[in-house]
Amino acid sequence: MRTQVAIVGSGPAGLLLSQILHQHGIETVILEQRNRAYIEGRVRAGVLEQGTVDLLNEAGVGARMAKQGLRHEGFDIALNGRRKRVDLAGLTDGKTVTVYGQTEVTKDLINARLDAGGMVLFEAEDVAPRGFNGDEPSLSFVHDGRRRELGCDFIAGCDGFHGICRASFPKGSIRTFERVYPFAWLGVLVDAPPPSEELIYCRDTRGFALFSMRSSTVSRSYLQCTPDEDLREWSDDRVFEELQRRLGKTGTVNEGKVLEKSVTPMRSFVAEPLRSGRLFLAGDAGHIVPPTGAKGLNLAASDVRYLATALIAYYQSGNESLLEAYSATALERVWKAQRFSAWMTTLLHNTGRDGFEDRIRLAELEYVLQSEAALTSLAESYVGLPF
Ligand code: RFL
Ligand code: PHB
Repeated sequence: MRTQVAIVGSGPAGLLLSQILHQHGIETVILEQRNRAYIEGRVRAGVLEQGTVDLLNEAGVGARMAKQGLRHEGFDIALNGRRKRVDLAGLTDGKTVTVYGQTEVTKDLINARLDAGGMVLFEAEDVAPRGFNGDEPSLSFVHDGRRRELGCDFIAGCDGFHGICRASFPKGSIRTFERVYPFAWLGVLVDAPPPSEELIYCRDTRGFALFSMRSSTVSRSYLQCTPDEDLREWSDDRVFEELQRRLGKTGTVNEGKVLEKSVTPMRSFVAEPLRSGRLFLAGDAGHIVPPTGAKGLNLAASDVRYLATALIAYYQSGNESLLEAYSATALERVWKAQRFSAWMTTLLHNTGRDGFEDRIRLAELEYVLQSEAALTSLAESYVGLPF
């Protein structure tokens, strides 16, 4: 088997790259270790920057998002029972974000790829990138019980944080930067309307909480918890009670059937460079942000924009300069989003220690909520920095 660009991973990064390259006549094959139902059911991100929405539209997968996505012009920050609106549109010359679940983005992309005859091999096991530091890169893998080989010009490692591509870089050729936070998020998807039409990020003495949604009738909420939190200790009743406590008197948490419940650890991570020979990393394979800034999926999309542009230029003119520049170009935007995500995370969470650092963070949040200049800076990063 042979293709032009072999892609590992059918998350948003791999699927979107495949779709954009297809539009430009470049052939791809995606190898994915999980099955299709698992990929489409994985509840994760919900907030898309305008740049991500634009890219999905250009890729021809925006029709359902245009109908079902919710355009948000602002969100609230609540601090111990007081709520302040961050007027995203007003602070950024009309920029907004769109609430549309990652599950839906993924379904739209998978449908588009398969409808166009694209090759997505689910349940590909034991994928191993080979020869990418020479002229004959390939992926070795097992499918339907048979070992196979996929030859290619380039490999795109879109296989997430635990993937095989970053782990395959030659020893010593990669540097990593990391911060692990002493807390995690317990997330619930609930068949009941959210407390407000816009998102509410809450900092409370009991810990952070976030009230988001997937539609006007399905809410998605998160509670700060410990990284080793035991889900069995969180009955649905206890989750609703705790969400209400952290929201306080400023709103009402609606109870309903709990459709999903999970714990997400929080980490900031960057690998440099995002390239080894003919292997390129994009999305979570190269970097992770804590979800507080809603940047993970958006960074995956921005990496793909840069990588697709570079590959298209190469196939149209043989010019490798954009491929050479890919890692540095993508990382510049990644680091700015890292800064914002780490800042939002420390600003809004409690360490529970009530020491000097906590008091400074609290003072900083009070300041941000009272300062137009600080809110403008927050809004600018939240809606997405320019390309
Ligand atoms: P993915 O989605 O992890 O996809 C990687 C795919 O690669 C496959 N894979 C392999 N396939 C073959 N062989 C192997 N050896 C393989 N190893 C892995 C995996 O099965 C998988 O299908 O990475 P990608 O495409 O880079 O996309 C990144 C996003 O998924 C991620 O950044 C976001 O979900 C982060 N995130 C958020 N991002 C936002 O922009 N806005 C948000 O509001 C937001 N909220 C969130 C989030 C992530 C969360 N969790 C659960 C981590 C909220 C949460 C709770
Ligand atoms: C979500 O809706 O899942 C969501 C929204 C905002 C975030 C993180 C997650 O910052």
